[in-house]
Amino acid sequence: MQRTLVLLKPDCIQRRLVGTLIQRFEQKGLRLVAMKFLQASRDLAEKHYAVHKGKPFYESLLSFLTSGPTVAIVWEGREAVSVVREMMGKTDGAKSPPGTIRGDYGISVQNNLIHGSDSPENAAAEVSLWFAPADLVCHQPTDAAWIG
Ligand code: D4T
Repeated sequence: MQRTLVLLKPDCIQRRLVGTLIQRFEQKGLRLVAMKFLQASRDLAEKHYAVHKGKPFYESLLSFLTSGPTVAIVWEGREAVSVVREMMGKTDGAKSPPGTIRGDYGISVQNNLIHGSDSPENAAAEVSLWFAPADLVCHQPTDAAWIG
């Protein structure tokens, strides 16, 4: 089983799409491992987006991520990293196909509702950045044998 980090970004909370997006992942068959509601500090946002430091959109991206609350979630499931990335769609909502989260609910590049880890290695690092080990709840849903 693979784990991945999802962030429902500040625009998602402001637009009251939290329940809608969580429902999509639940219905897909991913299982919840951890979830919290917080306003990211500048330090946390810098660490999360360290790979983009120096890019023209970096400062604006940090301002956006720290501008309001975020829901951070760890999902678990078969090929969870790529499953979540496919469900998110492309970075730019305007270029994301219908049926994807950004395609259905977004038209912006920066305010694109959601983050999902882009590799298993980055997922492990991001889960450790946003959560303490004790926050992760291991459990076996009763429908696990049916979900796969
Ligand atoms: P994240 O990392 O948030 O899941 O988004 P993506 O994986 O889809 O896209 P990314 O890492 O390339 O970009 C991170 C973040 O920066 C914003 N962004 C990106 C932006 O504001 N302007 C830009 O030109 C780009 C490329 C959107 C997502």
